[in-house]
Amino acid sequence: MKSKFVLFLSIGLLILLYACSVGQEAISTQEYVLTTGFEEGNLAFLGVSGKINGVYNPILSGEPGETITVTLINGGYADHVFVIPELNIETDVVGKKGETASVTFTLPDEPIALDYYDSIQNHAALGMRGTLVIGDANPHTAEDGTDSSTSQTTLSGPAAIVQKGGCGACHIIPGIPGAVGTVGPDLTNIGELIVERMQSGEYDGSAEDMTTYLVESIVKPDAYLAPDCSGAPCQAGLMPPNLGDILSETDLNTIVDYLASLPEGAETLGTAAGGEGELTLPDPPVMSEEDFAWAKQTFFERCAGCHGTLRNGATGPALTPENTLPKGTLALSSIIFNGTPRGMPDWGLQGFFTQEETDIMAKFIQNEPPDPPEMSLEQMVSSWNLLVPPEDRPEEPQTTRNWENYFVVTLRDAGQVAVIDGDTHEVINNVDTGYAVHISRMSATGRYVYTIGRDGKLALIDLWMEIPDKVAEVQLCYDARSVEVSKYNGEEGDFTDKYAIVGCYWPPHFVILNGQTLEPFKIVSTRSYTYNTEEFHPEPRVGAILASHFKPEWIVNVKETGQVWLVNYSDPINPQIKMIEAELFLHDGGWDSTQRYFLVAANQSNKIAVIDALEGELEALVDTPALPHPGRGANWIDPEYGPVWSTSHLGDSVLTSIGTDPEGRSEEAWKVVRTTTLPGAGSLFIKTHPNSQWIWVDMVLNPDEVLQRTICVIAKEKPDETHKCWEISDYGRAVHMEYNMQGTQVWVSVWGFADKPGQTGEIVIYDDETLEEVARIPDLITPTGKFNVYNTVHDIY
Ligand code: DHE
Repeated sequence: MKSKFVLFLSIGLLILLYACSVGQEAISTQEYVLTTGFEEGNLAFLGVSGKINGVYNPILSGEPGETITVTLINGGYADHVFVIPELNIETDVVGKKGETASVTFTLPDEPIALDYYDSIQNHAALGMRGTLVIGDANPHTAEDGTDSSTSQTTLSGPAAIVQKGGCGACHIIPGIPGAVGTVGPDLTNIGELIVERMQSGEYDGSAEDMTTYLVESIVKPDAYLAPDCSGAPCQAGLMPPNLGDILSETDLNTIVDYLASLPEGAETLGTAAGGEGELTLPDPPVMSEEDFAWAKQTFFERCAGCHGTLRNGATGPALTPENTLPKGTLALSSIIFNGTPRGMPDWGLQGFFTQEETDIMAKFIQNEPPDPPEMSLEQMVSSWNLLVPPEDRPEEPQTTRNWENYFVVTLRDAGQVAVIDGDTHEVINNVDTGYAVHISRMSATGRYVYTIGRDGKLALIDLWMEIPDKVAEVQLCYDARSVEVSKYNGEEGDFTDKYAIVGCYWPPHFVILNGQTLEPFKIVSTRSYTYNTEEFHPEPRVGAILASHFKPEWIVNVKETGQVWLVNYSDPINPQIKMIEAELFLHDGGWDSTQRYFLVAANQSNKIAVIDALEGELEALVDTPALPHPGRGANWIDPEYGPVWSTSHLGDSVLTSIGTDPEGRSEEAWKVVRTTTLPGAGSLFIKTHPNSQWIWVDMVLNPDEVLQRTICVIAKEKPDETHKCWEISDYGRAVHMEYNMQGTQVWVSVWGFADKPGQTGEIVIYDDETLEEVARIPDLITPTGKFNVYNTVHDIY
C-alpha cells in the first residue's frame, strides 16, 4: 500500500499538471480537486485544494454563468465517478488508486443548489455526495428540497481514526467514545488474546506476529474467525471486507498500533484526547424524501418490534442518533445486512433488503425518529366492520369435520391465516386478515379465532361455519402483537367469550372490545413510569396477554416499564388494574402445568418473571442465560427434578428448565435446574405435549443457514443432550412447532420467501413417536405460527 505522503505528493503534482492543461482548452475560472476517502465510517469526497482542502463532501460554489473544473482523484481502489445529473456532468470513472479524471463545465445562469455525488453502485447512499451552490442559492437545499448539509468534521488523533473505521459499532474498544458494540469481539485485551491464540495453535490465519495478525483481521476479516463474538462464535461476512480499500496506510497503522497497545494505551489516549466524553456527533446523513418514507415504513414493519417505534430499544438496542451516528453508516449497514450472532436478523442475506436498501436503513437510523400518530376510539370504531352479526351465525357446527382439531396457520406475507383440517391436512379456507398476522388465540369455547395483525387489525373467524370465515374486523392500533379473550366462569359471573383485549406496540395501549362483535369501547394507555427508576417512558408496549383461570382478569405484560398489570374485566368500562413490579422488557410466556403460575421472559434482562395468578403477586425472578424466548414454553416432568417449564434462548445455545413445583419441591422451585446444550442460539420457540417423550426446539434466527432450518428434539428421559437434530427443508427457516389435538403429530413451518414460487413455504408434519415425516402441506405463503384449536383452548404446551 502506498504511503499517504506519496498520495498527497501525487495529488499536488496532478493539481499542478491539471492547472496547466485546462488553460489550453477552457475558460475555467475555478478549479476544485476532490479525492475519495472515508469519514466517520462513511465514504466521502475529500477536498484537496484551496479553501476546500481537508473538508469532507465540501460545498462547491460558483457564480451564475461561470465555468469551473472539477477533478476527481481516486484515493482508494474501488471505482468512483463525479456526477451532477441536472447539468449532464460526469467525469470518467477512476478505478485505480491515484487515477484522475476531470470535467469542465459552465454553471447555469440562475442561482440554484444542486447535488453532486458518486453514481457508482451505492456510493452516494454511503455518503459520497455534496452540494454545488450557484450564486446566492441556499446551500443546504438541493433542487429536490432535501437538506444537503454535510458533515465537515476534520478528524485528528488515534481516536478519530479508529472511529473513522467505524470499528466502535461492533467492538468494545477502551478509550474510543461510543465504541461499545457487541457484534464483534471485545477488543479490550486483543493483544494478549492474539499471543494466546498464536501460541496455542488455535489461530489458522497467515499472520506471523501481532501486528500482521491485526492488519489481516482488518483487511481480510474472514481469514481467521475469532471464537468469541459476545458469547457466540464469530460469523464470516460480518465485518466489512473493504476496509483495506478505504483506509490509508497511515490510518491502518494507527488503528493497529492503538489496538496493540490496549488496554494500557487507552489511558494514554484518554488523557491526550480529552477522555471519553468528548465525542462530537457528526451531522445525520442526508436522505431524499422518498428514501426516508421507504425507511420509515420498513422500519415500522421489520425493525420496530425489537427496537421500538420511537427507537428507544427493547429486545434490540436503542437506535437513536446519539448511539448510531458515532458508529457510521458503513458499520451499521454491515450489521443490518449480515445480522448478529445474538439474534439480529440478517436482512440482506435473507434477501429482504438489497445492499442499497440496507444503506438507506442505516442512514434512517442515524436521523431523528419521526413522530408516529396516535389513534382515537372514534378512528377505531370507524374501521369496525361487523360482517355477520351474532344472531345470524350458526347455532351449532355446520361441518362434519373435527373442528377442534383445526389448525389456524399464519400466512405471514399473504396477510391471511389458513384454516387447515388437522385430521386430513386439507386447507379449508384462506381468510384475509391484517398484515403479517402475529398470533391467533381461540375463544374459551374454541368456536372463535381472534387473529391479530402486526398492523393492529383484529379479525374474528367463526369455526362453526361450514367454511370457516371472518365475521367481524376492526383496527385498534398501527402496531400490535397480542390478543386474548375473557375466559372466567365462576362465582363472579360467566364471562366466557364476552370481551376481547388487544395489546398494542404503537400507540402504547390496550383496547377492550365486545368479544362477539369486536366493537371497541375502552382504551387504556400503558404510558407510565419504569418500575425500577420511576422514569417516564413514552412507549411502554404491550407484550403477551393471558386470561386468568382464577379470576375475571387478564395478565397484561408491559414491556418497557417492566410491570405486569392484572386487569380486572368485571367492570371493563372502569377496569381495576393491579400493577406488579417485575423486570424490564416482558415479552412472551405461558402457564406452568397447573395454570396457576405465569412464566414470562424479561428477555433483555435475562430473567423469567413468575406471576402467581391466584394470589395476584410476583412469585419469583429467575436468572437465565441470554435472551430467553419461550413462546409459551414447555411443561414436562424431568426425571430428576419433577415438574419443570422450559424456555429456549435467542442469545444462547441452550434450553433452560425451571422447577415449577413450590409445594412438592420447594428447593428447586423457580430455579434453573437444568440446561441442555443446543447446536446454536437464535431459538424462538419450543413445544411439547403431555403424551410426548420429546421436547422440540427451533433455531430460526441463528445466522447459520443450516441451523436456521434445523430442529432438534430432546428426550425427556435423557434431557442433558439433544436426541436428534435435522434439517427439515433445503430452503427457508424452520419455525414454531404445534401438536395436533391427539398429541400424536407435530407440525413445523418452513418459513420461505413470498416471491419465490416453489419456495414460499410449507408445513412439515412428523409422527411424534417415530420422528418420521408423515406429510407436507406445500405452497403456503410464508407460514409461521400455528395454533391447534384444542391445544390452544386448553393451554397444552
Ligand atoms: Fe413474535 C408471540 C412479539 C418476532 C412469531 N411475539 C409473540 C408475543 C409477542 C411477540 C409479544 C406474545 C403474544 C402473546 O402471547 O400474547 N415477535 C414479537 C416481537 O416484538 C418480535 C421480536 C419482533 C417483531 O417485529 O415482531 C417478534 N414473532 C416474531 C417473528 O419474527 C415471528 C417468528 C414471525 C412473525 O410473525 O413476524 C414471530 N410471535 C410469533 C409467534 C408467536 C409470537 C408464532 C406465538 C407463539 C405461541 O406459540 O404462542
